[in-house]
Amino acid sequence: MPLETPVRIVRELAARGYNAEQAAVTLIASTERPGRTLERVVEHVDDAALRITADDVRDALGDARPSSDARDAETRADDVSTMENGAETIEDDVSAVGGDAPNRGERDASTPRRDETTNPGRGDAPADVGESGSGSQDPSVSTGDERGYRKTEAGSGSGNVPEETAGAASGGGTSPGDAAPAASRTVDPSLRSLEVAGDVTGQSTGTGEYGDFVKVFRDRYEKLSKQLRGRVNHRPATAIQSMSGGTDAAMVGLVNDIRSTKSGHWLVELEDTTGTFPCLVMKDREFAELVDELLLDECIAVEGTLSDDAGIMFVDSMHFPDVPRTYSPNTADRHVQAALVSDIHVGSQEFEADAWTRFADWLHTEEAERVEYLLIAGDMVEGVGVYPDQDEELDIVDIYEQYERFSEHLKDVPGDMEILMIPGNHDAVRLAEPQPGFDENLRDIMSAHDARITGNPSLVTVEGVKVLMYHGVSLDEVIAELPEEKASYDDPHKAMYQLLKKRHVAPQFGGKTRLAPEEKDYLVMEEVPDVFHTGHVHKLGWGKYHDVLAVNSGCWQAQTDFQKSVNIDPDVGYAPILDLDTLDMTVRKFA
Ligand code: D5M
Ligand code: FE
Ligand code: ZN
Repeated sequence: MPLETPVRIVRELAARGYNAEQAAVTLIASTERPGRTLERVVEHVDDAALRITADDVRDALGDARPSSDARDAETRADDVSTMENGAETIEDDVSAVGGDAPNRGERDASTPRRDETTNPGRGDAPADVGESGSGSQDPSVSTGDERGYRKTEAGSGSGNVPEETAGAASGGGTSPGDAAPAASRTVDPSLRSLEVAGDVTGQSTGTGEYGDFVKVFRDRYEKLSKQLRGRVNHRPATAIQSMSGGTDAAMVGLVNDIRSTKSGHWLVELEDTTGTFPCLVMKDREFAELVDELLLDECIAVEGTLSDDAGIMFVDSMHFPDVPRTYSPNTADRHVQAALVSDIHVGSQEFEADAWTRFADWLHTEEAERVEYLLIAGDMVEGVGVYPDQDEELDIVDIYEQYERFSEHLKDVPGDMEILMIPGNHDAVRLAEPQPGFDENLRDIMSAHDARITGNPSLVTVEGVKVLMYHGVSLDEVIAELPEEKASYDDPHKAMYQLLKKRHVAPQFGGKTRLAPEEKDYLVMEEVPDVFHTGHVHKLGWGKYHDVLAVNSGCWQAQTDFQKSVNIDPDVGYAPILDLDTLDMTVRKFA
């Protein structure tokens, strides 16, 4: 069923150089032939006009149309073709969700309610990493089943209109569907707060020299050993080296080497700021499987007994910086929501523009009224030269044009939303992590909505809720190195649990994830986040680890040739919607 959305009207007007009052858009949308009305209005208004008002529309219509004819919006199907793309109804697509994500549960798509939230967990208690509460509830995925949009807000900031006249944050109007008073985004920006910490933007001092590596490792050790010191009675490596055989000892160190011995035990060499010490994990100890989880350069603590010759420690227990089991997450003081998305990949032939438009349209509906934040975890655009042969699948070959197009898509979301974005590996910033936020040039291009632009990673506190945003390149590594049940593409949130346990977003230096040494280790999770949001692997998955919500938010790019060749089946067009007051989450599908 075709349906003109206000967004499309706003876009059409913007393309002709006009901004519009919300009530004007509503009026146009409520006429029998919105496309024709729009043309008539444009012909009618003064050439010098920048902003179309409701009066302009009434004048153009000669006020002949009684307001009640908004009733027939449902049956309008005629001149849609004059509107860009002709709008489509969003399909009930629950079966598709159930199909490719059998564990995620389903719910009746015909009755999605915005307060119908779900506890995260995808039905799997993350037993492997020790779990408190959560996890076992039925998570649900709802569809973006939004027939008959009610919301008629002027999309704001569209096109080339002056900032100050950009669409209002709220306002009345009539619903095209039923002539009832339109739902409006009655947001109050003064209630909002959004602070950023841990952002490398503007702070990068690294030159890649040896000294930088020493500094960054020292800082990592400092920060992570602090989490472990209280739990073991540790000694520096040099002190342990001079202890006598048979004594108990404990050490906190970065994993320098992991080797298996001839008899199948594990030799883990730990390094602290004074030196290294070899620690032996016997294969028959119950914690031996923890060695499977270890990544080089992560920080752990061990307790054990020194061998008779004091040359090695027999490990009795192993500890990770971890999230305390008693961790109690922060929540917002009011009912407000954030949409968590990532990996939009504008500029790729596989970018799913229609899905994005449906999402943006939905954000204008009453149901989405409380979605006041949009947090984007990287890969805004497809980029250029990111992977071999990538150019064969580019829709836009110029990187700046890609950002310009992305900016256009960003304008589709309500102008009153608070947007924050970090870069990913496809974005035009340095590849090595921590990645600084976009430069001035790109910021200018993406100036719509005055989005907050920060580095990858960033700890973003949204109305009290600490959201750690990280693009997620290290997830590939965690998934490659750890056993399937601890981290896999099908359960990307489990790989995230591992990062939470290590309290570091990308532990391993010299592996696949490119890291830049800085004075500080920006990749350490000094504070426990309440929500950990990543993307990159293009798979949807979420769950709670010690009450921290881990969300990997899927993507807006259909399967690429490369992904086909390696059997990556991306989860496209999902928008996890997080209640900041309860940390419950609902996932909506728009593809
Ligand atoms: O990567 C999306 C996912 O696909 C991520 O898990 C990496 C993987 N990927 C995609 N293309 C390639 C190539 N060419 N080589 C290796 N891995 C790849 P994203 O970076 O977000 O496109
Ligand atoms: Fe991506
Ligand atoms: Zn990526």
